Amino acid sequence: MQKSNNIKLVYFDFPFWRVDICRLTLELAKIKYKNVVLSKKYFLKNKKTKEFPFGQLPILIVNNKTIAQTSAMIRYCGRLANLYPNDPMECALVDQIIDFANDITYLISPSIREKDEVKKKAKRKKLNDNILPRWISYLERFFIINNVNNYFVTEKFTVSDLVVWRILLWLTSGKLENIDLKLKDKFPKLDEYFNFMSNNSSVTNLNEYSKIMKNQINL
Ligand SMILES: N[C@@H](CCC(=O)N[C@@H](CS)C(=O)NCC(=O)O)C(=O)O
Repeated sequence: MQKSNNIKLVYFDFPFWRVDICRLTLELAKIKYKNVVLSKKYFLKNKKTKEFPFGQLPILIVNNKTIAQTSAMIRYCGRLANLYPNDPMECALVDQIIDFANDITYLISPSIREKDEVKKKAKRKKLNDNILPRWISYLERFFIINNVNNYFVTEKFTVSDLVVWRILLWLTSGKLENIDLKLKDKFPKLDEYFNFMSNNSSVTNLNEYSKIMKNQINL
């Protein structure tokens, strides 16, 4: 009998897309894993050690081997869960979505880290009026060109569907202060897709889905 992997997902004590997509993927495939929550204090004290390969979270530990970088982690989970394609072109489509999620996060992050309220507001205005509409329009165009059977890039549900759903939830749930709640309405195809995913019972029945919806935080 094949021995099951010992999997740990390590992150801080709040939900964020980087770790949520891995949790949703593993739960969808009924793959057992342990959630490990680290305090900020512990992380800051140890972030330069080999426990954190790139000095950041999340990390995934599989049988004592550590994987960092969200894109590597979600591909790994997706392969375990059979939610990452085999076909090289389909893989490239999914990968583009994971990279999109990283890009858009790096555009938003400075406004999250900004402590000065006036500067924070100015950064959010630029994001709201300019940057996010442009990047969301890229995403909608990508969807229009590539979607099959309502799924984002292939005819089968893949991790890219979880990534897009989770990113759109983040951008449009009102938790990013000073970002227009109606931003998504300007992109009807994407809005339709978001509603399709938000009503997909294979996702909404998951424990992780309930936790995400319950624990949304302001950033
Ligand atoms: N390239 C990394 C970025 C991860 C990242 O930005 N992690 C943040 C939390 S969401 C972090 O660890 N911040 C603390 C730090 O950099 O010291 C990935 O794709 O996972």
